[in-house]
Amino acid sequence: MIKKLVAGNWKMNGSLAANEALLAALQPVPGVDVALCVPYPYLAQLQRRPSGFELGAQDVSEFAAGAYTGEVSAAMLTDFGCRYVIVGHSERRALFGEDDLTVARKASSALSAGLVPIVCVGETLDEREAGEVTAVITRQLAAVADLLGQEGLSRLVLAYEPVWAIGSGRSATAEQAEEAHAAMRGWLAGQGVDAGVIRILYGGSVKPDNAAELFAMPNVDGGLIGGASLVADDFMAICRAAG
Ligand code: G2H
Repeated sequence: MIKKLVAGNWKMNGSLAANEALLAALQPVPGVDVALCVPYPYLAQLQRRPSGFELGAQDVSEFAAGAYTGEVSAAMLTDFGCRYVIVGHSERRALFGEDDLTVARKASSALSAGLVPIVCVGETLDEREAGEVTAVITRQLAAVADLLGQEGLSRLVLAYEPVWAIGSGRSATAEQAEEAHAAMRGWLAGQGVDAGVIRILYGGSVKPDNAAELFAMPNVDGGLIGGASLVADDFMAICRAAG
């Protein structure tokens, strides 16, 4: 069985003071990997964080270095000790125009620098109601696989994040999550990679009261946690549910 990973996605939240208070309330949780994906300016502050918490970012440039004003490279993230970077979050896709190829290039850039990309996929409500869940997530995965190949694909963490469940308070049911995760695992196996060792996280309104049920599903290998990662007690409860 895969060791679970719980990654907090702070999104564009936090302040030096608020982060300090949050970090002071976090404690390591045995048996589960935990990461904090924080806004770029706080990577320096997070150099001092409780033991047992890995560091991550929420985006990365597809370019390695050079005249790309406003971009942050994968090597810069490794400079700050990042292990993970979220790539292709639906907010990046929907609000900042990232298409499947851009997401794939960002994942490639992250892998080249030794980071583990957490590649997000997921359908909108319209797509779900049209019966297109598997078609959408496999299209998003295929773009990444085409660029990275089998070897790259096997080094990713994936996150299934149904767009309609994000920040909405309306999580997918454990059965809906399991169905999508199983489809993803099956698709990975079809690519010839060792699908059984690739972590597939669920993200979208994970809270202390639904985490255990989601994490009990055989193909749910942890969570990508937004709003609840900003509340120490809630985040700790979610991490414990994965342990
Ligand atoms: C989904 C998730 C974290 P939330 O975006 O990536 O956010 O838990 O607030 O729905």
